[in-house]
Amino acid sequence: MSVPLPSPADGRPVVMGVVNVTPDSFSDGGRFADTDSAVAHGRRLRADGADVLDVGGESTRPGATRPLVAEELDRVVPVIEALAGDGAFVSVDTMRADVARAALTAGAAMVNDVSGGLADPEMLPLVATTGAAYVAMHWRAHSDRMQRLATYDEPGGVVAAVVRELGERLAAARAAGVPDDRLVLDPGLGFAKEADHNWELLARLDAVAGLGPPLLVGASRKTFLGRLLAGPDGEPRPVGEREVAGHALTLVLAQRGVWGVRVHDVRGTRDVLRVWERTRS
Ligand code: PMM
Repeated sequence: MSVPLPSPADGRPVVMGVVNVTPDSFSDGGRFADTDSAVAHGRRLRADGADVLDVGGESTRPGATRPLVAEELDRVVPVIEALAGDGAFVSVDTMRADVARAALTAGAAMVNDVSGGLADPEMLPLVATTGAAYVAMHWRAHSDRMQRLATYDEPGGVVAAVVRELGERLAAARAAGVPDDRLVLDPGLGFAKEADHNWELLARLDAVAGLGPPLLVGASRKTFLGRLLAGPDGEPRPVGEREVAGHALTLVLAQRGVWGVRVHDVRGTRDVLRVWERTRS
């Protein structure tokens, strides 16, 4: 099996809808923590026009501690079985090869590894041998200590560091035998990055794109959007009120030619992309 990357015929970015089966995700924490509500949520996202459903059982919010492997498996496997059984293109958001293996057996076609292979040395060989598609994200450490590593003192700052470090992950994936036509890179907004780092990366996405593979960007509902929209008291805009800013960013990212966007509000994202497509025809 070798899974080709989804690519919408009309040239718009792939829309990856987030299905977090976690009690503690920052963006939708606990709302879809049981199998039935996560499956129902995934089905709704698919009906709304998601091209990929990204099922995750580990929260990566800053400060989060890791679930046990068994917990992560219990969360994601039944949800993936149901959604892949419907015919959905499912990715599994995991850093663990054991979870990725079970997810692929359950019908997932893609592994979204926020650590880009750093968290588990078994991950890249597994991806290479199974033929799964693979997202490698820029990452420095697990969530309990990643924000302490949000320093980019080298010349060129965060952009140069992400290009270099993500380039190393790309080289590792290739060396393990993952072919380029199954690879996607992600700059990892919010992972060991302060708000200004995220904005710099977004301004210089062309530098990250220069690595070669297509890009996925996950900005939806993240804190840097909340900080941008802070009121006079300086308090970040609450997580549920960042959607319009996220959609504006999706439009910019579509114009920049990214491969995909990872979002919570699939319906609104597809509306934005419909407008974008119509202005191009
Ligand atoms: N962000 C989160 C989780 N998984 N995967 C990729 N590839 N890129 C991201 O930016 C990313 C991710 C954290 O956000 P969530 O809690 O809303 O899922």
